[in-house]
Amino acid sequence: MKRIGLIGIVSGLIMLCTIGHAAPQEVVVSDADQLAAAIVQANKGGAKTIILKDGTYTLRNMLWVEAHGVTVRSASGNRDAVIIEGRGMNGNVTHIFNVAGANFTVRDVTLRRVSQHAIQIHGELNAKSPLIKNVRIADTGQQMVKGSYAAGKPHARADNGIVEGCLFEYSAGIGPQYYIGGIDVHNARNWIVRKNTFKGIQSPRDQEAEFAIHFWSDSQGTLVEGNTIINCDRGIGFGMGDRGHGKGIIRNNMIYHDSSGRFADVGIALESAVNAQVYNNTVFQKHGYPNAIEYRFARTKGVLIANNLTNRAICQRDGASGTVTHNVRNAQEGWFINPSSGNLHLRSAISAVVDKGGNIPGLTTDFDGESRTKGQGIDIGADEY
Ligand SMILES: [Ca+2]
Ligand SMILES: [Ca+2]
Repeated sequence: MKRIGLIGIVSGLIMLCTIGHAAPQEVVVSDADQLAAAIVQANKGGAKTIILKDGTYTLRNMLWVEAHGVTVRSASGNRDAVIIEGRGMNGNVTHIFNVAGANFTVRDVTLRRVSQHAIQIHGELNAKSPLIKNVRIADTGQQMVKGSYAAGKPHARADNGIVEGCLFEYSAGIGPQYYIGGIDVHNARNWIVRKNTFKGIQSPRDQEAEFAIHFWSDSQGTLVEGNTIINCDRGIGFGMGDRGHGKGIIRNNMIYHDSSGRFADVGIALESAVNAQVYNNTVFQKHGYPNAIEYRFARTKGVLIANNLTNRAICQRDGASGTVTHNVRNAQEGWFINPSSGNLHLRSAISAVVDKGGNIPGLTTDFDGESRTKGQGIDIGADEY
């Protein structure tokens, strides 16, 4: 017979005391009804961390999250093994997560097949600081992640979001209609969108889709870096028309579009975007749209567009102003390792590119997180060779 020993008995008693006095912090679920019930309990003050076993969770209704600090994640950490889904892009489930609480986290799962948004963060209800990490989002009827606002409540904002290491895609390679996008956020401050991949966010008819990444309606301070965008009608946008954007940085992103796509449009656009910085991005487009980067409208002032590597124009429109320097606009497809998969790393040391960039305060790493200033200086584009 195995002896337990005094330490084992004492620690067992301590554990019993702990269980007796603390509310459960975590709950493990294994089907859609359990998941929906766990969200209801979290909203009532129950366990706020909900852990999903591997499987497919087909919802009857969207999940309304109003408690603060709710976390939903897979037990396995494998986002492809835990799928939370609606009933299709024309189905009756509008969202996976409709979030009114602050500090919501979702990670390590797949979200798909809803008629509107996989995740909506309600800024107008002060839902701040969401974290969306290592999530695959697919096949949504409208924008995949939405940050909403109310025009009459400008101080209620979905600030401080982080979206990192996620995959946004249409499984058919094209969306269901033009009113789609990847991340679409209004009137929010200081989001970070980092190291995500976006594929096939393109419109089938009428007009172009919204951007893969779009911050507008007076959003400020957005950082967009290290993302890969493949075959999306529009890549990254700050502002739209007179619904502008303040400050913010777009850097070290790789944007590729092949020759398909009826509505293929610009790679990076600044519209009414004050003091934005767009540097060290690589944009390679094989479709007919003439501009890789655009800055538009008289409210667009003080912008910096530098060290970008493109094969199309960098175009000033409608009275915008700023500093445009050290960009290379005649990239060739053969310069890159594997463009069709969005891999726009340099294949060899192109002399017009390597060490030809300018120094920019805050630019310390490249797309890969490797140190900049290898060799004699900063390279142009997202990759330091
Ligand atoms: Ca260099
Ligand atoms: Ca590199």
